[in-house]
Amino acid sequence: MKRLIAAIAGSGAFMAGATALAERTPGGISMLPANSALAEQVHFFHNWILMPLITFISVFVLALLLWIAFRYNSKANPVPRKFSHNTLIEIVWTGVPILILLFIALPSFDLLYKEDVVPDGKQETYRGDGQTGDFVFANDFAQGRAVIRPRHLEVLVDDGSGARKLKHRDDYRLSGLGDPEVVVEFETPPAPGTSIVVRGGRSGISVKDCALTARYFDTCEKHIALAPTMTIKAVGYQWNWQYSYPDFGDFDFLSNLLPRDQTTADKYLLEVDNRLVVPVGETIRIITTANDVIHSWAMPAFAVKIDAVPGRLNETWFEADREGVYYGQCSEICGIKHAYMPIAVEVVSRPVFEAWIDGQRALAGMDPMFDDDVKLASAKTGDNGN
Ligand SMILES: [Cu+2]
Repeated sequence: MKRLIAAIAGSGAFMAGATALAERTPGGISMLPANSALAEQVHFFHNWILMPLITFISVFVLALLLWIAFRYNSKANPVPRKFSHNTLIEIVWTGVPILILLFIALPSFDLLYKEDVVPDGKQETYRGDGQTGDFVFANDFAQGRAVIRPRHLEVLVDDGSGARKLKHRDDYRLSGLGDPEVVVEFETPPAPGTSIVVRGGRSGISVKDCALTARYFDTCEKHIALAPTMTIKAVGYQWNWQYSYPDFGDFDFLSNLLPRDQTTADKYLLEVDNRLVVPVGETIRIITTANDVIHSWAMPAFAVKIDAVPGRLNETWFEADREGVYYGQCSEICGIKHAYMPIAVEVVSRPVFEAWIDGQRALAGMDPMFDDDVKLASAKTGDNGN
């Protein structure tokens, strides 16, 4: 029974059924922890906008029903009045729902837009020499995406004691916003050896540690999501996923459900033989299609769900905050083995990712791309490979 309740609760949660195992709790009813800033925003929208509204509306309607049932039944109210219209209440019950829908629509359009539009942010690193105080950032974005406001730029400095985010006006000034070149101006030139990192673009995603209200009302700090460092293609088949890495030699592999006897009870129906592997903290573009019927590539920890439609190429993106293994499932009823084509994403550090890429390239008969057997050996065996 307990399991049944958990299952029902789980399937009601956002993007049913998928999990990072370590973060699942037996009997838990909430959503799994987010592993991207965008997923955080999605959770916030659900937990603090939708749920309170739904709860209020349900309780209010229930109260009205009870009131009518008790106050106006034939015993309590033997002689009913015969009017049939009340203009004021009709205006209210048309107008209020419209306002509620508008209130929901605005933040959800914002989220849909961010999910749909792959970020195009750009990062430049400069070195301070103690004399230059002006740093030129090329504003060469596609039309309509140029940097025109201070919030489209983030400036960080690192003088060796860790990166620190600077404040516009207090720490630096900007000139040329909207022009082909934007200049970041420091009053005192940064000391020699200081690294100055400028991130620019319109793909602002609120940072995770922002206060809840601030995050919603858009007053909190954002971080500018950078353009994808790679594209991964996911093709749905009846019933498995095929992944390919066009940026790394276009090798591909199939990802199949691990049979019950090859995995543990809690991972059965989630674990696969070949996981998708991605580096942490990088923007990954996912393009997806299907070979036979419609499938859907869904990964709740990243708030990603995108239909894989035969003859059509859909696109979305994510940026994972933490390393680990995250699970999702095909989320479009696609036939008899729909429940048997899970999705597992392994988020790893850059060096491990590069070693994995070279390993996959070797399997496909290609030369290594990241040059060193050192990295490969150390990632695989733990020794330094000499
Ligand atoms: Cu499917």
